[in-house]
Amino acid sequence: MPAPRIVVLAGGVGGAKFVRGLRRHVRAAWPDGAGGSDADVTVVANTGDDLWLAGLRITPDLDSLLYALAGVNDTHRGWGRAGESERVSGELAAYGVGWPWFTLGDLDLGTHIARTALLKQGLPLSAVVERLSARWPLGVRLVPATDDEVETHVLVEEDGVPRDLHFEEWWVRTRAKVPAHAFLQVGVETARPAPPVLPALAEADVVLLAPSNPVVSIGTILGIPGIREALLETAAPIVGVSPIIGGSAVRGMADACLRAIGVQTSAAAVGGHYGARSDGGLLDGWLVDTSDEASVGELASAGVPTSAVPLWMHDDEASAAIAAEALTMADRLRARAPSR
Ligand code: FO1
Repeated sequence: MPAPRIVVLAGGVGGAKFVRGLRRHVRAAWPDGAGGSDADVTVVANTGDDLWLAGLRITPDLDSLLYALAGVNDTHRGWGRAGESERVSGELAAYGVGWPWFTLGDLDLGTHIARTALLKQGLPLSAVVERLSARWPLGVRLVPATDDEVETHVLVEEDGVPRDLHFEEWWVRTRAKVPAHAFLQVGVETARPAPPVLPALAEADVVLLAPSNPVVSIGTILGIPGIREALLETAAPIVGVSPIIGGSAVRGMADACLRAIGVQTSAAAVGGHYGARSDGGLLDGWLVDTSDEASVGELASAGVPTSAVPLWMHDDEASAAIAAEALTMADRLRARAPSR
């Protein structure tokens, strides 16, 4: 197969690991002779975690992807920069500016200051991401799902009082321990996909759903008007990778999110939640972990062709093997249904 045009929908931490693996795989499978790849990879990133804090625009999932692909991420914490310091955040806390429980490291602040300066010059977020990414040879194109501000808020009840928290407050201050009654995408009605998104989906040879949070990462990307429709229309096979392994949320508190929308924390339930493309859903194929082999039959009979492969992304090589499996499944599906 000639070098494919691949679009990946991704959130932060799990998405970043997966995309690093995909990049490693395409560099090996379609090398360009200069250490890169002839494959064209576009990553459509979730922007629902984004917020204004201390006068700066923070974009957590885009930053997780940027830093991980640049190789400058803090692999221990899973977010932020390696070799970080926190002198400025100590000053902000002393002035009572920002959130004391939401640490903005010094290097990280460099990114937020640069982004905010470019936004204030009038650049749309997708152009800002292009400018910030140009500093490193990422090997993929990072694109926000939308240039519009659409923030995920969480409806909770704290001390018996209904409250509407920004996702980051729910996720970091409460560690998602306060039950979420619902997730809102504030401003989503008037949001549009970022300019590169729809053309990339229309021209894709393969679309992949990264093993990211199906509610507040993949779900929020799908919530941007026009994106779900473009997925249903694209000729490309759509293959998803389960973020749930053996009934437990691999990273973060995906189960707290799934519970809020009434979906069980299982690879089969999430596959069913995304739905079979043949039945108006998104998936032409679904990858589950070998520990979830038992669900393959159930999913197949629900119209979702499923393969069980090792899904723990404990290093780039493991992630690359998962990406390879997803692309192989896409090839098989394309061979079976030439229209896709
Ligand atoms: N996560 C934490 O658990 N604690 C923090 O103090 C924190 C600060 C932070 C600052 C900037 C940023 O881009 C991300 C940050 N995160 C922090 C991670 C963030 O909650 C996650 O990256 C995503 O929003 C969820 O996947």
